[in-house]
Amino acid sequence: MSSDLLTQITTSIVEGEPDGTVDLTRQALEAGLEPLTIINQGLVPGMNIVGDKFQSGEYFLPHLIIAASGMQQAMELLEPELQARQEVLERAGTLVIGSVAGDIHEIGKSLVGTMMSASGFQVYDLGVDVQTATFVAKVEETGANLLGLSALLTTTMTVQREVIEALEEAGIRDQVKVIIGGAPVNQEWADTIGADGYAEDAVGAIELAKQLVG
Ligand code: B1M
Repeated sequence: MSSDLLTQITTSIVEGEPDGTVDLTRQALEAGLEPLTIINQGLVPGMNIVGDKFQSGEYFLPHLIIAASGMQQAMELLEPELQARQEVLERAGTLVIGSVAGDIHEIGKSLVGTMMSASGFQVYDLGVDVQTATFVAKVEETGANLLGLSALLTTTMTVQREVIEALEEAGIRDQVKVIIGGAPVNQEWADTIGADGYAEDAVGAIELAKQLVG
């Protein structure tokens, strides 16, 4: 029954039925499924299939947009539930996060921000297509000890390096730990650009942040 619902959520994303996605997500919550299970085993597999179909030429940009709309509407239901389930700990640190300049992918970055907030971090989410200078200015203004840079494109992952260089030029690199993430990014890239860590997903980002500043 529960796994049927998760499969149906995946199918609704792939078939571009945002209303169905929201309805099924609500049903899954009512059936007692954990929000993270719904995200990781229902919604994300659907987004991955849509991405693969886009890459193979079977789907086009409107398919990506409709799928993202379904996931975002479902996330509006899930985010309060995620917040409610996390035990809020003593303020663990302050995180500035955003998708780097040129990158408008929002969903994964927002999920990381929400989960970090629910885990006790003060979070400043700057949104998408965030200019490098804006990241530097926000870190200076807030005194954040963590900076999260999301990049979903091979063409924008290089901007993560630019932000780290800009922190060095501003003389504040030592004050802030830089975490990077996003589909094309890995630990090797983090090492190459001098980031303090890489996380594969939102749960990994929380663990990493706690290791770095906990
Ligand atoms: Co785009 N897109 N897209 N897209 N899109 C990808 C990323 C792509 C892999 C699809 C494909 O070809 N298979 C491909 C990138 C190829 C590459 O460069 N390697 C691609 C492309 C090519 C493009 C365009 C160039 C298409 C075009 O215009 N021709 C264009 C670029 C726009 C731009 O940014 N300038 C584009 C546009 C879009 C939409 C706007 C239509 C839409 C985004 C809508 C929105 O966000 N509001 C979109 C979507 C939806 C996708 C896919 C299908 C799904 C992304 C998603 O939301 N996943 C994606 C294919 C895929 O990922 N399989 C694709 C769900 C989300 C929960 O996962 O974002 O990976 P994700 O986040 C994860 C982890 O990566 C990690 O944790 C998150 C939670 O687990 N993570 C972090 C992310 N950030 C982190 C930060 C951290 C730590 C972990 O610390 C700070």
